[in-house]
Amino acid sequence: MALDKNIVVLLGGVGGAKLAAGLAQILPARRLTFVVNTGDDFWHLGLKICPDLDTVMYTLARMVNPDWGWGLQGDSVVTLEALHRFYGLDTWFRLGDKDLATHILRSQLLRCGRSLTETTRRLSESLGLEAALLPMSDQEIPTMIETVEYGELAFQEYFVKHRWRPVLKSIRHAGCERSSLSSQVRSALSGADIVLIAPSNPWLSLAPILAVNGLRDLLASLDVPIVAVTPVIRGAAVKGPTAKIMSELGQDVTAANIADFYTGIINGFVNDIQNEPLGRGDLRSIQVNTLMNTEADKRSLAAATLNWIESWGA
Ligand code: FO1
Repeated sequence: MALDKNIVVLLGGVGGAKLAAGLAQILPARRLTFVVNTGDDFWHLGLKICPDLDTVMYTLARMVNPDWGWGLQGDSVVTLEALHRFYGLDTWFRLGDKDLATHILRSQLLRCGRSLTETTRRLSESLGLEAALLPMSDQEIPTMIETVEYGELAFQEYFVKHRWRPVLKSIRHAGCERSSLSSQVRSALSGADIVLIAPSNPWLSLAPILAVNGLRDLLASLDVPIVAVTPVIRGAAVKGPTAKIMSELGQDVTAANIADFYTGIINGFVNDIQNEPLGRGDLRSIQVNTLMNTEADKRSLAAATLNWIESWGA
């Protein structure tokens, strides 16, 4: 097992957090760095909300709500309901009472001039995390979704308010051309022995990370395994809108099309045992169970992926 390797994982929220939990079960935390999508972030009710960072943080801290995969276990929404009483304030985005503490503190630190990277470090260390949790960038790069029905929507309006029902036409990463990699992301990737791309939604969760100025070039300069895990099993996504988006973009919902999405970036692909083989001579691939329903599943997928990558050198 890759106990002495530095592993950097690029990931979004719920699906990515499951692989993160599997890796955290088998590897020393100091070897793990998670670079998380912040395209979903937004300011709401005066607070900075970073859903994917919080999902990964709460998952690794074993505090996540197991039914939703995000938010805090056993949380309530008394404050949100009290806010709604005033003048029918929007409550489509369910912010739990305990979860609010995270957003209040983060917003306070940001307003005091701390970077999102520093803020995330303080929050995650306070919750006992030893692995490094890094936002993809310190600049805001909000994901904007062009839809048939409503024109352009901010990410959470598309995802939560409209429950990803609108037909997606295209995606924009606002301000990505002015963005830059943080020194922490740059040095984590430069020192990586293995880079993993979690089974998160490629279009909604990974594309924003890949849109950060300099990230693709940095990945291209690395001479290490860069391996993606399929989020698609037998023509469907485990959770969320991946399959719907692929159809709307005119693509068949196959692992081969997921692998194609990462062309020029990855040199290995973890396919699901239930999928068709990729049939690509130019890309190493393995077929294993990628469905992560239990803690044992998460651990097995992490171990199978790392053992397979280690075998490349043999
Ligand atoms: N997802 C929902 O479907 N409905 C919500 O009301 C909601 C609230 C929420 C609050 C805090 C948080 O960290 C995440 C939250 N999410 C909610 C999840 C989130 O919108 C998405 O899962 C991600 O942005 C997509 O990765």
